[in-house]
Amino acid sequence: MGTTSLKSPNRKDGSSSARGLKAEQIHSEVEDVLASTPFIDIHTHLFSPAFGKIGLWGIDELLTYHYLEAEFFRSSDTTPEEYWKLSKGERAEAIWKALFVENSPVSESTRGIITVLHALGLPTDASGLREARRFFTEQSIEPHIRRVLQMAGVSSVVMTNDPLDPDERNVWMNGGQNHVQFHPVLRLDRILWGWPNHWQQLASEGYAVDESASGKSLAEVRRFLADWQKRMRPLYMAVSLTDSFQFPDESITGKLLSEAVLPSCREFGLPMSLMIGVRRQVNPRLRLAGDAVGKADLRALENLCRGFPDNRFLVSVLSRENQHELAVYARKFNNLMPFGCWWFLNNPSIVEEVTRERIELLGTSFIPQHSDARVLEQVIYKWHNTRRTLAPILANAYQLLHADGAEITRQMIQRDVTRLFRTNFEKWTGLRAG
Ligand code: FIX
Ligand code: ZN
Repeated sequence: MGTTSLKSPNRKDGSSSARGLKAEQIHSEVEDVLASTPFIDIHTHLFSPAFGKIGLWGIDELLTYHYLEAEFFRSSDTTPEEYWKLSKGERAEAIWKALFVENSPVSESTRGIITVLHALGLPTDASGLREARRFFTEQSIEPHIRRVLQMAGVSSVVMTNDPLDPDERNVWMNGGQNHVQFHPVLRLDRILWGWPNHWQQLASEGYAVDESASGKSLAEVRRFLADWQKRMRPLYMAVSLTDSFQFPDESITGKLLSEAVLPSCREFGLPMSLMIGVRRQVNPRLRLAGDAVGKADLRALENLCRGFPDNRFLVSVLSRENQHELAVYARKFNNLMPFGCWWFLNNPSIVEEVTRERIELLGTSFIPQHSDARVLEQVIYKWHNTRRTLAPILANAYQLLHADGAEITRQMIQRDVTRLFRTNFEKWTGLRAG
């Protein structure tokens, strides 16, 4: 059988054929494709304007982000109890003083604020927040959203929507939302692991469920999911699971997942997103900032992917120590789509390690990043950083390919970046994002 020579018309000196790039052109082409391709942000805690005040934006929300609150308590004598007594504005001012005036904002999250202020043309060395606050009060939300997403290079964001959250439920029961740049997701934490505290809410809404999820409960949970699928039109269903998650097991979580939620995902053709590895409230005094991370037993994921071959699993794991096995599992199960460098992993040093091993093991069949943004303007820095971190990693992959004999073209790079940041997700969810 004739051998297919990998040697492109590239000549030894690195020059190239008419279409192929020279080795030294690759990095700038990758940067340009990353900069000019609008991404889909597949997991955020952002909300469209229909949700009113649930949607966070502006400098006081940016500074009181729980990532920054955690860092604040390391650089201030203020105790959490004293901090929580302050107003939102006072908290923001305390964080600005401690992390940006008295110390250098060199952490990923503090530098992110500098990135946002600079991008919006605001001073990054102010002693206080007056000018920034004035800027944001002058913005009206719709054009501000369009401008911020455009600056972030994001065409649309995927929300996290909890049908049992009273404020959110109110919006959905009164017409919901249809903003073209915000896509809903049915988040099921209060059902899947919060059942003991929330089954009665379902019962009060007319679903015949009981504390042990027995009798008609599973059928009624499916009716609940069908009602919300119709009301919300989610792109996927989702749950965050702790590092101790096991499957199968005798828990209510396992029963609801296997006998109600996964069958509903199949019924409606929706992926199930599993975000595994959080250790909740290791320090409750810090409230939302009090969660940490633990290495999970991914046998649970293996059992789910093997046991439910007709379900598609969109998975992010929180522990750095779980990343390599997640990528190996993705090689074994094509109904498993790894995504993102989640939360404590979203730092250049770890993003580089995780993304390189995913490319080496999975090619372009994964989703490199999501922002997890809770405050609108965070997408500016989170995607600025993602593009900056990924450019050398992708360029390196093409430079290796080029050195080993393949022709590299801009068309290839565009196809691959589009797959990584759009098509993999669109194909998995049936989304035709703008
Ligand atoms: O479960 C989740 O969606 C987590 O991302 C959040 O609970 C977490 O607080 C967060 O925002 C991390 O970035
Ligand atoms: Zn999240």
